[in-house]
Amino acid sequence: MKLLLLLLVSGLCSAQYNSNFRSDRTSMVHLFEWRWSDIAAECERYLGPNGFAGVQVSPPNENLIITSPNRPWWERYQPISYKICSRSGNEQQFRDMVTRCNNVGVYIYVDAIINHMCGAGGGSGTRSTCGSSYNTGNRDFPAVPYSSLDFNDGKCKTPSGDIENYGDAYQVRDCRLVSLLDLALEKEYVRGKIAAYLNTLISIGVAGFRLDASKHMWPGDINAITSRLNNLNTQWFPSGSRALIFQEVIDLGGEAISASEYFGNGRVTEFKYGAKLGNVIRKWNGEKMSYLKNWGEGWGFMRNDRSFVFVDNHDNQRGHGAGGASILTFFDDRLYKMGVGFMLAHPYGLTRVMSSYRWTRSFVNGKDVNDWIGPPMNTDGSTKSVTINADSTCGNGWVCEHRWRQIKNMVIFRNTVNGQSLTNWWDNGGNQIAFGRGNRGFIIFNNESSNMDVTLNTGLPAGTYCDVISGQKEGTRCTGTQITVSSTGSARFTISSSAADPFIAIHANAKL
Ligand code: 5J7
Ligand code: CA
Repeated sequence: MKLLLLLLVSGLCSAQYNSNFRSDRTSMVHLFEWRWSDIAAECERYLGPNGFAGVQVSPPNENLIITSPNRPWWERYQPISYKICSRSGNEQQFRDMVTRCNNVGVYIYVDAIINHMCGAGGGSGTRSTCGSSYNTGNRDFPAVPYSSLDFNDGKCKTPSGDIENYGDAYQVRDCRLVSLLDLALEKEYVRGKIAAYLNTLISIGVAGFRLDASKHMWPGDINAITSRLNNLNTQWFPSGSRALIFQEVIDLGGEAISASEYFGNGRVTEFKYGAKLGNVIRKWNGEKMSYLKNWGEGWGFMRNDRSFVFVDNHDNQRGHGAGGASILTFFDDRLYKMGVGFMLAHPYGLTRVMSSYRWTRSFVNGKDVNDWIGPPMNTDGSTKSVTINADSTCGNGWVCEHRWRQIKNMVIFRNTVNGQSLTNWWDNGGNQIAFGRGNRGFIIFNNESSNMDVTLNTGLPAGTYCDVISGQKEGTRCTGTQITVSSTGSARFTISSSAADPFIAIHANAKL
């Protein structure tokens, strides 16, 4: 009995780091700004069959409609209520998506905006995605309801009421982030409203939450909310399962707030990961791929079992936020595929793949003045659906990086090598590297301007393997390059510096 209680209690605390992924799957994809009906279809026709573990969805709750500029992506980060009612769809469509995705073992992770409501300058009216009223002047959000008592106006000490100095942790937590009305998260009433919203999502069947702007919330307030969450829906999850929590804390060092303050609540975004990997693959600041030998905690990143990693996210892919120009995105597709390939091959971190829509960049003094542009939309402001072309790429302006063969196949690679440690590291002291994952997979990169011809120990059983970057295994043949592993485990690799994709990956499930 005592042991059972102990197990229960420790289960409650520890499971928030657990992804809840199906045991044979390892990576989620962020389907940024996708509609619920498109995500439901994508789970069934693509994500499930290709071994994706989950989807991070855009915020499902009601938000302010912003028309100047015209429907930017960031309007969804300005909540009006917790009604499930956004440009991605209504509650019925959200429920249908969760059910259909869960049924094919692809779980849903919700972007939760709980630090704030809309901006102080939002005015009053009903220009919200569900038509709920608001009045920012007197802090009135009747559809929750919140009133002036529920915000931090009294607590913040800056003249503007906004965060003015990121070196002051009190300001960062108790003042308004770029004027967004800051919720008083120490109040039982506010905690209750947020927990009720998240528990509604849990009852529908979601498996976890991205906590937006976590740096701007006290870790203890987050804990008071997450400890009120119910266990996951037992229609799909083992009884006693807890929601995965991953907190958005942008910590590149040098600020008052550090990521480790949040470890007690769940995982934390490791923004150093994409910023540094971009430098390495671009060969900026004298970085070389051979320096990746001790990638992970050896680079000063947070502990592996707390970290949530990605090459780019919806924010820093447009030059906002952490990392600046070093961040790799679909715009640099050749380097991007190498970056995502490296991330998915390397054991460090819980991995998220980005899936974007296209926009036209326009740089003025180094800043993209089109960084606000929202998803592909119809003239009435509704979001366009994702169409699928005959060659499996996406139409209507959706990039669908997750459908690029190289990225999709590396998601499968990560599933195949799951649990194996990094082995057989090799590098040339420059920008040619290779490593294995036990006897399950091997990857090799040539990020140099000269050709590569090496014979290396792969750790794999003898046989003929399909490179899953230049092609893949289809039936009994390879559609791309074939690699022969000898009885001693060695194989010869040649990679031209001008190859479309200068890397090769082989694994146990791509053996002829
Ligand atoms: C928070 C941080 O702690 C941080 O380190 C960072 O780099 C960015 C932010 C940040 O988070 C937000 C979360 C939200 O839910 C809503 C938001 O509007 C923001 C947000 O604006 C934000 O910061 C923007 O980007 C930074 C790079 C700038 O330094 C900030 O000034 C801010 O920029 C503001 O963006 C402009 O000043 C303002 O004029 C403009 O209207 C506003 C547009 O909104 C956004 O760009 C939203 C960004 C966003 C970022 C996120 O990380 C996120 O998860 C969600 C939205
Ligand atoms: Ca706050």
